[in-house]
Amino acid sequence: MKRSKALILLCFIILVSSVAFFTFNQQIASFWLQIMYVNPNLAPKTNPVEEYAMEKNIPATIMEILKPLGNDSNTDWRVFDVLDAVSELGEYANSSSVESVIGSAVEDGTISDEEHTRITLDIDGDYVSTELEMDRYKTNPTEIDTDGGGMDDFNELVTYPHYGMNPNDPQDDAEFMERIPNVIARHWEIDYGGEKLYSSDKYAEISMRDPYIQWLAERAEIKPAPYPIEGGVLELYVNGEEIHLGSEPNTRTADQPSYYFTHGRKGNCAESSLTNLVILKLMGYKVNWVSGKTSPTADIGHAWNEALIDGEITVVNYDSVYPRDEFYENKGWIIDTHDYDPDWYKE
Ligand SMILES: [Ca+2]
Ligand SMILES: [Ca+2]
Ligand SMILES: [Ca+2]
Ligand SMILES: [Ca+2]
Repeated sequence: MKRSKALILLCFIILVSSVAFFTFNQQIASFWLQIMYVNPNLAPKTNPVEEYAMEKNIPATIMEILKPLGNDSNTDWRVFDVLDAVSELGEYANSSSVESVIGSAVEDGTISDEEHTRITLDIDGDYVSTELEMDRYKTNPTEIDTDGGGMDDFNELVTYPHYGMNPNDPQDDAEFMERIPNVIARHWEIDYGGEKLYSSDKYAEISMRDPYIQWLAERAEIKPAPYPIEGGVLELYVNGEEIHLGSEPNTRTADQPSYYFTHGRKGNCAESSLTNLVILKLMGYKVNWVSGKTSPTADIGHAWNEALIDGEITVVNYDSVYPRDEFYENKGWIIDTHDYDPDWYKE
């Protein structure tokens, strides 16, 4: 009898302590819940960027890159635009180039207007808009050369389409290379490819990818001027001929270098200076595009280049190269390029 009483007592003690323990834990839990409820800083936070990324099925790697930009309660609207743009890429959103473009854009913790434009309009930077690549051309919006044949999407679609170029087939790229230099470029306007963006950089980037321009640049030379005129000490040649074969006043707008080369190599200062910019860059020189006037009273503007050639900073005008030292003072030329920095070549 004593043993069974003791057993009953033991069971009773265990029951009472379990109930007490459980109740105590409940109190602790509700105590913490109350604190967290009263103090929102202790409550689990929601990250608006993460939430939106999940809603849009953004690849996890890209969400991780963009997530830190959502920690601020005033999340920048550009971040959501970028998430929309990535989402619209569909299967292409998983490409490593998307990751690297977005990664380098947000490295400084913010998305600038320029980065926003690049990511939302033309993420691969081939100057064919993402919209046109996906809806019309069925090309890869994250690769510059979709078929990998050697000619980029823009030049296949816009500069040489009359050679039967297909940006999704590498065979025609190879056939085009065989034809060089017997090719003719089509003139293109600045908004071809869906990007209304005028800049010398656009002309230069597209032209530097053009296999015909690359062929010419391999055959470019800078030679001493045989008869130096007005201090021009060097001259620019391409494939054995002077790079500029004369002026043609009243040419319409600035043509791209490939058009200039395949249509007589005569033109205005804009075409000539864009061509020099591209050829010298491909030759490995540091070059800057400059605009201004050849006298304070000149009615029309002028465009030329400055280039660092063999350690000397020079002015390149049509096919002549001059030492820059005192060039502007002596000639009375005025530079009006926005943000012109005379030390640009030191960067
Ligand atoms: Ca593109
Ligand atoms: Ca592309
Ligand atoms: Ca191609
Ligand atoms: Ca092709």
